[in-house]
Amino acid sequence: MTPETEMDNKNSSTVKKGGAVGRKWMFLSILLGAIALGLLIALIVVATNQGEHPAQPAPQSLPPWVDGQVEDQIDASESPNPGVFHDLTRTELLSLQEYLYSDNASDLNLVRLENASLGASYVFVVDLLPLNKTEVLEHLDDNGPTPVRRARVVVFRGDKTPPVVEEYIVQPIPNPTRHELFELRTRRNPIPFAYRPVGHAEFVELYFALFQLHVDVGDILKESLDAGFADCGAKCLTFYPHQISSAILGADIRKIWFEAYHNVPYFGLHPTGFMFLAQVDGADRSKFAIEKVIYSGRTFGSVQEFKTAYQNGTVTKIKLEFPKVDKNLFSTLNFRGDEKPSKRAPQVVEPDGKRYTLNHRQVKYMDWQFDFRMSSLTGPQLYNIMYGKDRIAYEVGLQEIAVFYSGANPATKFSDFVDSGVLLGIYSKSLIPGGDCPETATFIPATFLGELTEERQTNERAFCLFEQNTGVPLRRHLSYTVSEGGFYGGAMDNVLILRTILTLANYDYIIDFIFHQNGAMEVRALSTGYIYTTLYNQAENKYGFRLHDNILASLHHHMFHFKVDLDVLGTSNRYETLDIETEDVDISEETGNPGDKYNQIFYTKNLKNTETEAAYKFNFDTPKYHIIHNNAEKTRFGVPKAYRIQMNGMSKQTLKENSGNEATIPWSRYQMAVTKYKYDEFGSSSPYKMFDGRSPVVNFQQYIDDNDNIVDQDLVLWLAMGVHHIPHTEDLPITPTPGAHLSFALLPYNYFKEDPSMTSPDSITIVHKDPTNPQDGVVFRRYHNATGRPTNVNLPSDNLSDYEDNPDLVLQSRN
Ligand SMILES: *[C@@H]1O[C@H](CO)[C@@H](O)[C@H](O)[C@H]1NC(C)=O
Ligand SMILES: *[C@@H]1O[C@H](CO)[C@@H](O)[C@H](O)[C@H]1NC(C)=O
Ligand SMILES: *[C@@H]1O[C@H](CO)[C@@H](O)[C@H](O)[C@H]1NC(C)=O
Ligand SMILES: *[C@@H]1O[C@H](CO)[C@@H](O)[C@H](O)[C@H]1NC(C)=O
Ligand SMILES: *[C@@H]1O[C@H](CO)[C@@H](O)[C@H](O)[C@H]1NC(C)=O
Ligand SMILES: *[C@@H]1O[C@H](CO)[C@@H](O)[C@H](O)[C@H]1NC(C)=O
Ligand SMILES: [Cu+2]
Repeated sequence: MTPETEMDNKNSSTVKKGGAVGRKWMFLSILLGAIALGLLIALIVVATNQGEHPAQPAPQSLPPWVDGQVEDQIDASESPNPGVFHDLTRTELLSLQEYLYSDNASDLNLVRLENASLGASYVFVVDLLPLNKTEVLEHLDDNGPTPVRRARVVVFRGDKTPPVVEEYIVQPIPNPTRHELFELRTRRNPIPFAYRPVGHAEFVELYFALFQLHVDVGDILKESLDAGFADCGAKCLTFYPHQISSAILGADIRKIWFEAYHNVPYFGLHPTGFMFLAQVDGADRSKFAIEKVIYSGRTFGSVQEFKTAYQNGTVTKIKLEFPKVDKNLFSTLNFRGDEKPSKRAPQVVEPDGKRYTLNHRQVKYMDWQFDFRMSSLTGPQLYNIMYGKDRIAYEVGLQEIAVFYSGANPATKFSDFVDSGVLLGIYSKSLIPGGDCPETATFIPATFLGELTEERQTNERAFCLFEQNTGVPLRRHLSYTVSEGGFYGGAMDNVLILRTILTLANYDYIIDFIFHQNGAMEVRALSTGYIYTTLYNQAENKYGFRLHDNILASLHHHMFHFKVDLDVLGTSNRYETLDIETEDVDISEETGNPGDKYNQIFYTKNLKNTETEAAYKFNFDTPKYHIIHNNAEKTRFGVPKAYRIQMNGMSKQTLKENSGNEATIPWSRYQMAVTKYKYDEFGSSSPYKMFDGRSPVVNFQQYIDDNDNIVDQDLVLWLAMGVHHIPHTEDLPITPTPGAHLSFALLPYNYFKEDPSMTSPDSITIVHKDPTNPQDGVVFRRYHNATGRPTNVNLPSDNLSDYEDNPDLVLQSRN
């Protein structure tokens, strides 16, 4: 959806309210459209909906591929009796609100969300609070009582002096009776107001505060940029916000650079070079101010100074034309070329229906089982990942997505987006069958409550779940010749994938959790979407290429952080590396020449004793395996049954430690860190990271620096992945994913006595009917019980005549 269409929606819905109001909202929508980040969506809800809006699709509008046959095994609804890992349901959120606005919570002084304003106390966002793991495991494994679920409520206290952010625990869910400050050793609370995530109420007030800009320089912008913010018709400007960290400002104050773009699809590729720095500190908008203006590459100390310089002719005037919006505009996603008759692409077919089940938020697939949820703050989270009877991981989830830019101008230079600062999960919207997920996928909703979603909001297609034939063998061997035995055995790598895509402003991040039939699990992150660009200017050449008439795209570093609370055969685990070293061995006996040496590799075991020893920075010179195991659980040969972590998305954080914003993402220093499980180290990031660099509310480095012993402890792995991106013309109009698949895998390692996929129904074996008479032909066996043959599929099922006529096609038939 483009900012423009959203604006149209909004205008049509607000016109009724009268001209002045309509105009006000239009300006605001432009501002917010730019602020993008989904705030606009929230605003539309404010403008059009009062109170609750029902879940969108009724049962009859369920996707057709969820047919009656599988309905009983695919239930994507919220559970009426949510288990310990289940997100807060719509009903629970309603009772939570009733409590929060009741007299029993009067000390919070909350106004309802529709009346949220900078100077008020209001609920910014609600999330499920992580439960006590000990109690959850007792509940799951030993019939212990069901732990009480609790809500984490982030409240903006604009009503306090000084204003602050407070986080509360509200419990018990579903019928709360009490609330208390969420106080943890590892997290500051209350939190400085300047560190709070950007919100919708803030931008409403910004509109009023900044309207003077339109009054002062509206005519100049019209003349120079052929556009404006207000009364602009089809030629409007929109703004991209660049939050400036306190680490850069050297003080806990709140400033945002706003960069103006022509508001066409997609605005991010139409910068104008006009920017201003707004001081938006505190809860009193009358103190907001514009401190700097950049125009034509020059910086001015005030709007007035810019205006005078423009008028007295001492500044080089830019003359931009508003882009012509038509089918050929380079920044649109309109289909290019001629539509011509074409065959359809291959598709996923489930010839016998689904092979997985979904029971609310619990999935079963082959030997796998797991629960999952969508945290409004940190996005997709998986829990209690079981393979057969064994728990492999207690928790695997996204922690943070960050992208750090560089540039000559201050807006780009200081653009270090740490995206949970705009919240992650709430932007899991509208997965498209056939585009984002196979048509066969099951779509699963997620519900949120907060200021940005305004009331309770359900994203109907937050997740998709599907099984897919990867087209790659999971394993195979062909012993073609009779003398080698004459047999074939193999299986396709058919996998179950739980996917979500988070659209964070211009970028779209695809997050996949992949379950293989050999006991391996993978997590994959991909980035696509629009690149961020700035007006071409020679000073920027060092930071990127000129990609189109007016634009240059700056280089940047995408980074992802994941938590993996692995529990290998219990919670008493060790982290060991198998270090690959080289040795010179004496081979004089073999060669007969005294002193002859032969160089080869061998491994040594290296037990990691403490958290600092376990903080891993990749080194090409010291190849190693990373193994997690329970020292009491060994194979009959005395080898620890382990899981191995394979990292395929590592990237080097090259910034100086603790300089500028690097301080807020210390997790990016390590490709993997292993820490002792502690409740109060439940997450590596916080929603305050866009601003808190000077004094991070959560400092992941401390999780390591307390240097706990990690031998025979409950261990948590923290995995960072990333990719540097120097944009190029093929990133226009949007960045493609090939070559940027970042992933890590959890692989069984001496855990099973053999590859568990040997029992997979997807196996194929071929042997001679009679090994002593190979010319008699072959037996081709599959291990599912389904009959019937899909058309146009190149496989023999009940008809083996090809192989009967020509067994040499698979196995040698003559000695
Ligand atoms: C408020 O507290 C009173 C007394 O504890 C209780 O009876 C009432 O149900 C509570 N109201 C809400 C909305 O929780
Ligand atoms: C919002 O504020 C207006 C004006 O003060 C008031 O009339 C209205 O009842 C408030 N809405 C809610 C839901 O509290
Ligand atoms: C978790 O629960 C266990 C058992 O009830 C208790 O001993 C422990 O203190 C709890 N931990 C936290 C962080 O509350
Ligand atoms: C033009 O305006 C600028 C900025 O206000 C000022 O510094 C400069 O002296 C002015 N020059 C002339 C010639 O008026
Ligand atoms: C295959 O076997 C399963 C389990 O016995 C059964 O439920 C299913 O109906 C069978 N399918 C066919 C196509 O025979
Ligand atoms: C098997 O395939 C052969 C050749 O394609 C065909 O002539 C024959 O009728 C088929 N038999 C059956 C049972 O489908
Ligand atoms: Cu990029």
